[in-house]
Amino acid sequence: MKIQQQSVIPVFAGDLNRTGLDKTSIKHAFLDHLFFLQGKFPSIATFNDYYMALSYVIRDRLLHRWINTAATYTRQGSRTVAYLSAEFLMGPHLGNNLVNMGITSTTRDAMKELGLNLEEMLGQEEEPGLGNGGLGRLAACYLDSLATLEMPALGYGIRYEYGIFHQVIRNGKQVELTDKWLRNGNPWEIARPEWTVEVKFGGHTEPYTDEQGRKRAHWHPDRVVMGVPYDTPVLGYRCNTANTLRLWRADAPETFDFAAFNQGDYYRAVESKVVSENLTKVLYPNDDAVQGKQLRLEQQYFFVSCALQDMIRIMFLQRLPLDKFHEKYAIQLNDTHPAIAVAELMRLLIDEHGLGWDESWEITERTLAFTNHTLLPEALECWSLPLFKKLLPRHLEIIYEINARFLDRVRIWCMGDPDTVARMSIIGEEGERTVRMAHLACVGSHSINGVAGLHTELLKTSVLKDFHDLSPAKFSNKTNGVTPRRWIVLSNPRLAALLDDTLGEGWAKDLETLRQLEPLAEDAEFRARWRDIKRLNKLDVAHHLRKYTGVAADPDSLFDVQVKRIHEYKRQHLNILHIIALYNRIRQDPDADIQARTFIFAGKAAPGYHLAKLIIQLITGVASIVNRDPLARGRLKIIFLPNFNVSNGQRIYPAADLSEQISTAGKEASGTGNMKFSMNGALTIGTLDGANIEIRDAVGKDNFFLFGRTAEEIATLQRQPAEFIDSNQELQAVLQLIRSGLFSQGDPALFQPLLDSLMHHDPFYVCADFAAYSNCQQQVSKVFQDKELWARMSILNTARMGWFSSDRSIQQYCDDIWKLSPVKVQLEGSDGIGFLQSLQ
Ligand code: F58
Repeated sequence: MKIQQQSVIPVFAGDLNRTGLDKTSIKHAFLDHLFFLQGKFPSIATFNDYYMALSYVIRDRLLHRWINTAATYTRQGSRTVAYLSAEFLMGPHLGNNLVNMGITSTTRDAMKELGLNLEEMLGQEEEPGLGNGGLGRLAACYLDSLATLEMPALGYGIRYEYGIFHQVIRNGKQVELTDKWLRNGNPWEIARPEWTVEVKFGGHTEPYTDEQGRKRAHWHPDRVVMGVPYDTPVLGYRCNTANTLRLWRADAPETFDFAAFNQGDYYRAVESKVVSENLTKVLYPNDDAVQGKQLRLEQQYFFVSCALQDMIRIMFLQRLPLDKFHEKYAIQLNDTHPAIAVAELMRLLIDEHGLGWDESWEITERTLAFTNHTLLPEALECWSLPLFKKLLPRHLEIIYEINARFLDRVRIWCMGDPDTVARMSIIGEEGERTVRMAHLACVGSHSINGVAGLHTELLKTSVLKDFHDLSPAKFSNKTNGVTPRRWIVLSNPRLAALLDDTLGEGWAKDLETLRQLEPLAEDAEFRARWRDIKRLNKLDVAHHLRKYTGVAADPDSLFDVQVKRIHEYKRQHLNILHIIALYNRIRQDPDADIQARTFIFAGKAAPGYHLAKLIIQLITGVASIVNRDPLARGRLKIIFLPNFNVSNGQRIYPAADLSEQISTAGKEASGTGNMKFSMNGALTIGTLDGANIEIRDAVGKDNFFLFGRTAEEIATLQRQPAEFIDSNQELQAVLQLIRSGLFSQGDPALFQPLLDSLMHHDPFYVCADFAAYSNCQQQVSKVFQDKELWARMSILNTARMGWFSSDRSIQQYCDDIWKLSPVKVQLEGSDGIGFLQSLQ
């Protein structure tokens, strides 16, 4: 596509009222969009039409900032970080953009004058669920912080047509429905077909010697797929920076299978189009064990190649020479999913742009940095070598060469010890030969980081020990953070208003300011206001729970919440075993003194993870018995809210009293939900795992309910589950109740696999930690009865969570890894139009 370079067309028609931020302009623009863009007027418009019209109104108001940001970076050739991630779990855009622009209440008033309710309109947005959980959501928080800190950044990922499945519960079981998030259109993205790139797959390579006598290779692919970019603006909080999230959709080449088409085989030709488009059709819904599926490797290579080609295009546009690639860009690999970037950047530099090996290697290593998010061995990506070779023959050659050179170094370092060499090789030789993506990422990066203190230490001493011993200076820790804009300002407006009132505006950009709340923990009046807010938030969520599950929750009961992906290591079953124990206490002694609690669960299980799905069934099975038992009425309620996603998170975190962070120590890399809860004043019951450790250090050990064995104790524990069961009558009774069929409509076989796992292997030490958990919960109940004490602890949690803002994490990445500084975006003249005109 031809782009007009020099133009006499003005940048802008000059009607700046079109993007005014006052109530009248917003109202006017809203009706304008409804009429001209959607062809609707109020008496025939649907609710979605209203949502779309308002979104376009807000997008219009972003565009100045967005275009000026891009123009500023282009003019200055700014150093930029490219965050490569197979997942971006952005959550709904409309509310967040209103917050960041500072026009929520004006917009609410404007809509009200038109007889519309802003909150209802926000609820209309189909959230883009382009991620599984923590990793994808972290990427979204980091984009928000990058824009807020005015850092030049690009997010690169995949525009899945279907995001994470929609979860419904039928007969107590999880059922997966497709997530058709694009069905009503997506007002936040702009397609950029003019920047389409080609991505090659398969075929074979052919060696040749170039004019300078250098050995080179031609890649003859047997398939080409087009990558079409879709851009979404990412606006910073109360600043002019609007960075870009660029997601790629796979498309068939224009001349799709012409041979077939010319022979009149129209269906075969169309079929090839379908195959190409399949590439970005659906997000893999696994958050644990990786699936070695060819399509997944295709997705990874596809978006990485698109991103790197796009970055090179931008350099050429800015007239920068390619040997400065590492000066122009820092690339962060969000786990190993984009690790093929090591080989692809080498291929682009050498094969496509004629650079030499050594120079290309230096550029690659200086550009790339790698974040690891897990220690679970089943989550480490290893691709079958034959599959890899079939799909990416040229990359395999490059990887062999990288590996040969790397292992030469290793051999000298370890004095030729064959075990060390075999352990460190990028190619795994035990059993089926594989390409180990974590090794590739480590070898090709100048920086390797974990996502919490304990996690980084364990990386250095276990999974990546050899790499740490070889290059200790490459390793650092970057504890995760979350954005207070979405996770306080947007999700907890009552708390945000109190903070504005107490601290003045500005805390959301400088979260350490929250520390000024500390003395107010001793102020009875402030504590009363604090409690009122929590109660209103609980009422809101109770209303939502009632509407979507039919179960009523008493806002005066303790809201005890565990929301996250369902996984054995996260131990939702430890929680439900304890609930059964409480229930059994009531049944054994109807007068037992038990703190009234509402247990709230939410989370998706990977569709093929049978035990996780069984845990959901156990939760709903226990709920259906306990919630109907008159003896438990007013004391225990259990609610499983289906389809946990960003929107539901926004409702739930602010309403929690107690946050369950009870993973087996050493298994949860960091956790980020733990931070969202605590910032919103929930107290944590948790193990010494992931970022819990740092949260406890920050809020103070008196304000955190700690239980369970440490990672070290777990690693050396020799005892069998039977020993813990035999010595604990309450646990025995609980297991017996499950075995009886009480929670499975009389079917004693249903939960047998779960019982077998717990009683015979207990791989996640549920039985080993049960007694400690149960005792700790008793302590929680006791403290909750002292309303003043609980409020004090809650205030101190919020006050001391400033460090967990993703702004702090991102500042550390910028300083230590990316060497990135802020670039101010000016909206000169009439909102930046003058500046843009000057570029013409
Ligand atoms: C999560 N990983 C960690 N992976 O489990 C969590 O502790 C951490 O806080 C978070 O990353 C952010 O660092 C995670 O979410 C995935 O979802 C992958 C998706 C693709 C397949 C492998 C797991």
